[in-house]
Amino acid sequence: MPVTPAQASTIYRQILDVIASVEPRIAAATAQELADQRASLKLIASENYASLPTLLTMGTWLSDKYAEGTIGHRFYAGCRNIDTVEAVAAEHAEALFGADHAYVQPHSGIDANLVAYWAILSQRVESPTLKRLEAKTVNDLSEADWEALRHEFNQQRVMGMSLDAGGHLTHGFRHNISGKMFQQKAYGTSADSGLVDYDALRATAKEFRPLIIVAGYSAYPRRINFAKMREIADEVGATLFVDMAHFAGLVAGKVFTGDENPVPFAHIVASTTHKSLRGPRGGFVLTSHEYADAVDHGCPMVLGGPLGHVMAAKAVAFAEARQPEFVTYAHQVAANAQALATGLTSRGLKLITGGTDNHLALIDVTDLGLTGRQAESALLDAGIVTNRNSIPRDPNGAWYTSGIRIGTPALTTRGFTESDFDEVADLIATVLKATSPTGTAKGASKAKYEIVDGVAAGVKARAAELLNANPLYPGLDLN
Ligand code: DSN
Repeated sequence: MPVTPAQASTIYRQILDVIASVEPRIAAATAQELADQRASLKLIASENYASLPTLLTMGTWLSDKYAEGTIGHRFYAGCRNIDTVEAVAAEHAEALFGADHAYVQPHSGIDANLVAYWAILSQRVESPTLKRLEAKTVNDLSEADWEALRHEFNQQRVMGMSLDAGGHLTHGFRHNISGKMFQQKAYGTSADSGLVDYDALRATAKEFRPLIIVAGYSAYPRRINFAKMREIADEVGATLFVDMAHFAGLVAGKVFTGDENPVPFAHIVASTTHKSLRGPRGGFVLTSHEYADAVDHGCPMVLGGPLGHVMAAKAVAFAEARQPEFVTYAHQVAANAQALATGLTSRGLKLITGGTDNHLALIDVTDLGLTGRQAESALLDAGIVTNRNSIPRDPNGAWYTSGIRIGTPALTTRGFTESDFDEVADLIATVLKATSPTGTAKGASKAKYEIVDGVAAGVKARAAELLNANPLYPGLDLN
């Protein structure tokens, strides 16, 4: 173990003392967050617990250095250590995913996606205006030239999975910049199976002729065949961009192999580092050599200066993910998701697509007479942290929703196995079956609910047994 419990306790007590000497409320909130995370069943599919070495790596003076540019080519003097940090992080990412090139500067998944979009636009857009103006420099462009350029770049088309089928805001949703930058057409899932319908997707792509096809999801409980996606992209001349933020850990841990591994099939892959991959908060982009140079212009084209301390923590997390233990972890994440899904369906709950074969599941709570908002709140009352989520063709819209998204990466890090997840399924089913909407004079509210007396407390007590048996950061004692 790289940090012993005794070392961790000493280090963090001292850190909290230092923080408290300047602003005690921040020290208190930091300590309380650990207590809260320890005391709740964290089932948010996009969250995890980073290792202590990863967390400790973020708290250093690497944060204090500006380093716009790329390795060996910075806009500031004195960047040799940031160069080392970025090179080591990229080297680990390339080896971990078998990619030609890794760009580890993005601060988040959204930033990584924007870098990918920019790289594709800059490589692929045929701009008659730019051609016509070839001889001129940027400073020579008239307002009319700029307007023509804006028009040409904005006419580009993107196809991504619709939000209610499980896609992400950044895949062209109208309330995200991606939906303003591009003309967008979403692909959904089959009304019968709930699965991506590749034939329908192909037909839409042939008609719409997108520049970019985005594959990836935040709330789709199944695997994607990236070989098929690439075939479709090639047929219509589109660039295949895969957002693997949610399932990067399953790729790194070799759960998704062959046609389910996006790296050999996508032109560009973007990801976060902190979800199933279990690193610090951040993003990265993987590319073939073809897009490497364009992606390296992410800063300053799209991003602010790289965060040296976070890139360092990414390097540590990537190094951890290259260990055989991570392969075991990733397979356990998937096995636990299966156990959770089976546990829920065997207790009468309805899951979108009937189950899962990745790290997440989506409970449809409409048959229980609840909205996602009511179900989310009731579960939280019982110490179970989830998030409400739209389901395909959701009758309650994106705010109240009709679904609950759950995932296994975080609790698997704590050591939960299949039998623990069967018990978690029982706790969820117990709470949801004991919850009902409370009526108002004008009808049932979409937010208010009541739980049969004693159920939340009983579930909390049973959850505490599971949590105590699988401690978070075992032996780390702040007192
Ligand atoms: N917020 C992430 C999630 O929960 O899936 C996506 O950005």
